[in-house]
Amino acid sequence: MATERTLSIIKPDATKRNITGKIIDKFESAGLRVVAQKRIHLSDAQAGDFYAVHKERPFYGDLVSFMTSGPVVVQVLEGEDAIAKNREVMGATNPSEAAAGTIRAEFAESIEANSVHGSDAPETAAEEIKFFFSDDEIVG
Ligand code: RTP
Ligand code: MG
Repeated sequence: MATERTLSIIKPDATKRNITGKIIDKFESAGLRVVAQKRIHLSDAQAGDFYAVHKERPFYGDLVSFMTSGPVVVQVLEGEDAIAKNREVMGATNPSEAAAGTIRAEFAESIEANSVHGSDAPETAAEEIKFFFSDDEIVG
């Protein structure tokens, strides 16, 4: 297995409840390392672009409103098999289907307000990291 990087977003429902540390603890406990991080408030255009893949889905408008409803913490996570490992630690999109101990099982409020985003493949990870970070902002 290779060392990989993946993009994580701690979503507005989690920043609102001041539980970013509890979420980061889950990443670190799984062997993932935070190698870049910033707290930002996404604009409509940024959130719309970031989730453009879902443009035709019925939940797209609500998703963009939710993602701009408060600050987010965007991060690059690094580690062995980081993309799959992060998805595992996050749990299923719908918290009612998320395995016990996962971030979404413990912290998500709903299928939309589900506390975290994580890249789903090497190509999307590379694109999503570039979307938020320049090379010199990532310190491995
Ligand atoms: P993400 O992209 O945020 O990591 O989540 P994911 O891969 O597990 O789920 P995805 O299908 O890519 O959906 C992106 C985000 O859209 C919201 N969503 N709402 N109302 C709904 O039925 C619904 N379905 C998805 C969630 O915030 C989901 O994480
Ligand atoms: Mg997704």
